Amino acid sequence: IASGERKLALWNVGVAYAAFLIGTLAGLLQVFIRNDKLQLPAWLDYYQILTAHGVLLALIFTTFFIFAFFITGMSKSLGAFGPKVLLWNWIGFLTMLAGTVLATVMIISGKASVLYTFYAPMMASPWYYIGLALFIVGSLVMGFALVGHYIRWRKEHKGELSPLFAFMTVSTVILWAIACLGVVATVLFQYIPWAFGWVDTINVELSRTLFWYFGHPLVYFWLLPAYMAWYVVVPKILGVPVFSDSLARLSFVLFILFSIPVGFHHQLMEPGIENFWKFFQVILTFMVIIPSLMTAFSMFANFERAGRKNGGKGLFGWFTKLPWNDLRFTSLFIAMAFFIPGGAGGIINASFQLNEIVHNTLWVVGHFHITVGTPVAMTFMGITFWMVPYLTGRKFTKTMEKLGFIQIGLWTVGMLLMSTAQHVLGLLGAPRRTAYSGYNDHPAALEWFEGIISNHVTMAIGGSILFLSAMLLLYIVIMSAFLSPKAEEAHEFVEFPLAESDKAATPKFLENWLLWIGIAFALIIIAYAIPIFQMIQHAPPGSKGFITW
Ligand code: HAS
Repeated sequence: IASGERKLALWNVGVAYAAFLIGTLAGLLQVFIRNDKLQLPAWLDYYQILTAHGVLLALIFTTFFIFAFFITGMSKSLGAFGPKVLLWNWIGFLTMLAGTVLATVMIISGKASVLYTFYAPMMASPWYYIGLALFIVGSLVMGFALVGHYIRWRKEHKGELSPLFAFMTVSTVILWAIACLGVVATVLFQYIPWAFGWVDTINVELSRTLFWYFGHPLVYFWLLPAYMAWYVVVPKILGVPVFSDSLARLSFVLFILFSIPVGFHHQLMEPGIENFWKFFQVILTFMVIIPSLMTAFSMFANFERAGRKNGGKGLFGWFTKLPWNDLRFTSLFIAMAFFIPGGAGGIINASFQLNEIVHNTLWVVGHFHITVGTPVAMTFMGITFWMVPYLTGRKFTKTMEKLGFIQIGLWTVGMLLMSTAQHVLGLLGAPRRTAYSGYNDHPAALEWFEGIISNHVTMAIGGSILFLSAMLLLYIVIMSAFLSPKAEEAHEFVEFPLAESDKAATPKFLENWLLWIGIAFALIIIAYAIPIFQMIQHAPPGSKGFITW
């Protein structure tokens, strides 16, 4: 990898893990506050910490890490970046960084305790929204710079399908760009004018709708890079080619089509949206489950082919022949295994009536810790183990590998304890987004905390193990980045595991972006045009147009 991309990717990794450090520390504080074992000083409150935790881990850590992965993989699969692509990437990175610093300062100074969903009518300092806007704009600049690199490749390879990694990167950037339209609209036209006091009021329902238009595809912006590793890295480690190039591409295309017109499944309990439109988006949500089931299918196919190749016999004998002692594989396998209950929980959430039981309870917190918090985060850890040494040219020593196993083991145990407790507490009715409360000594409420699993202590033990794991991971990152010995012999260099993908039978139309973007917008218009029109039309009197009501 050329030195320009190397530096750029490493800076992205660095910022990602700095955010990871503060974010996990905030997580640790939180489980103890809910457990009533920690009193915060007057200048710090629960919502400040919860905002820092959500924003720094779910938005900042993920996005910078994703770009580090994209940059490394695009350079590996399409060749070195030209000077313009590099320059625009740096511009995007610095804009994102400026936004991150601004938003973080606002959160830490207590001027933006509005959580990562920043629902109106809670109001933060306008500078927080400006920070978020800079962050989004920076990410789009980086994304488009990578698309620029891809376009140059396609011009030089007329009529050819692009390598799978590049195809998937471009799909994810397209999804991200369409999704960001919602959050950019609400931040620029609603929140910033309102927070500066230029207008007096805000259309709350519209702002939540524009947020979730963005918020759901946001989760696929986190998930798809993890899927990229599952599709292209896992087969390489297993020693088999990609199971099906066209299946992999089709699943990414389906994400572009169905990720966005589904935001109402986060608003099923809100008044102000007709049931018909909620139900319509519930159906589309069930469509977006299909590419994940396709992914699960091809992962099992990879495992079985590899296991049989290694001599596995009988119906399940191949399972024992997988490379369990390879940290890169095992971390990704555990990540996938967590996504089975994670995905099942998502299907429950999306099932309209069932949403009444789980909405705004700790169940939802449990759900996102076994989706973004493990399948995605542990895949990123699995990528870190080889990507950082690949970028720095340092060795990944046997000791680091052993520590890596301990680290993912701790994460697994910690997350099992914490997320199971969260799911159960949620089903019993414990609300989310609240600090510990004695619930006025209400006996029914206090019973929630008595079970072995449905216990805030279990949650706190899980949270502490997770924090330990996070610190171990940071140690491994620092070793791989600065301290481990430089690789000298050819076999000491860590490789980028990128599997062969046979494109011979892949239909060319899968790479017809205009077609997919066109259908995506048609679905968005069908799912959103009328309900948004109604939100504007039914706004209270005194309406002043699109911006404020
Ligand atoms: Fe979700 C709320 C529905 C997936 C993240 N979700 C959230 C929130 C977050 C989040 C952060 O319908 C909270 C937002 C907030 O703050 O309010 N979610 C879904 C559905 C899916 C789904 C239908 N969510 C995700 C992913 C996330 C994520 C992915 C992050 C990355 N979610 C909801 C709903 C809500 C919600 C409602 C709102 C709840 C409320 O009321 O507030 C689907 O995409 C899931 C499909 C996935 C599958 C699983 C496929 C399995 C695979 C693994 C194969 C394993 C192998 C290993 C091969 C069908 C691919 C084998 C191993 C062995 C051991 C055998």
